[in-house]
Amino acid sequence: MRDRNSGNIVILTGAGISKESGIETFRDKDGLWTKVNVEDVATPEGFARNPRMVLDFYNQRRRNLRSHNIRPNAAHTALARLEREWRGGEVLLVTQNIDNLHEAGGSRNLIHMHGEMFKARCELCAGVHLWQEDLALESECPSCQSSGGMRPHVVWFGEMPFEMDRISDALGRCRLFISVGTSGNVYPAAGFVEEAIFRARAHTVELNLEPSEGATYFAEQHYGPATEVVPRYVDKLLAQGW
Ligand code: BJW
Repeated sequence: MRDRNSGNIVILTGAGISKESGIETFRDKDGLWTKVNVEDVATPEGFARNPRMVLDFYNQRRRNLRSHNIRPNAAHTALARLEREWRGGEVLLVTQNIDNLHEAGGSRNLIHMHGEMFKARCELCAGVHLWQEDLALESECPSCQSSGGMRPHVVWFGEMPFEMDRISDALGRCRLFISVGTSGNVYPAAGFVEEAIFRARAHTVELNLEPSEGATYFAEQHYGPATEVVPRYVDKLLAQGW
């Protein structure tokens, strides 16, 4: 019999956890991909064709995120509480989101596998910099002082997500894998649940508004808004284990 109060936890989050903070998801009926063509704004080829349009797409989203109305919600803070209070092992939070709401909510052991809205990268020297303002074609790299190479520090289709070795190692050692607010459409993140099952024999839990593409892989599911299901699940986990 496995001890249900101990073991490492890996949590994967997606756009659904930030929806109730006022940030759009991608594939819901009012999501970003219904308004813009994903090939144009989220691929290196789209950026090469029309960099100004892509920079503008991210500038608008960065400005929105800077607005004072966008704050972490009860789901973000519940996951931060889990990290602080879980005594059974390590809690690693892997987010596909580029917003900063997990860190604002108090999470510390966090990987932004698809990058960060408030960072920019120079394609000429590879320097990564904190970036709050709009990016322009003329923006100068603070490291190499060149213009023309700055881009959002995000992962587009066809690019390698960040920190895959660290994520893979954690998946191979976890007892519990929790997926929150992701549709399960985008790989490699969509394959993490299978890795956790087949490599670590982990217990798997889906917390989402509705069943995701990979819902049948999860041993346990709770459906509803993240601000309701995540705090409830974290309370139960801390009180009784998984
Ligand atoms: C709520 C809620 C509420 C709503 N409460 N829930 C063929 C087969 C397999 C793979 C491929 C393939 N062809 C190409 C690929 C690879 C490709 C891929 O997966 N394509 C698929 C579309 C098929 N992947 C890649 O290219 C990735 N790189 C890669 O694979 O490198 C090679 C590699 C090989 C081996 C190992 C490792 C690597 C890169 C993917 C980059 C994704 N980039 C984006 C945009 C950049 C960031 C940004 O601009 O913000 O990342 S796309 C977009 O989708 C964004 C997201 O992070 C990502 C995932 O979306 P997410 O978070 O799941 O959001 P939604 O909108 O889809 O879902 C929201 C969910 O929330 C829904 O379920 C709602 O129900 C729910 N929800 N309200 C709770 N209130």
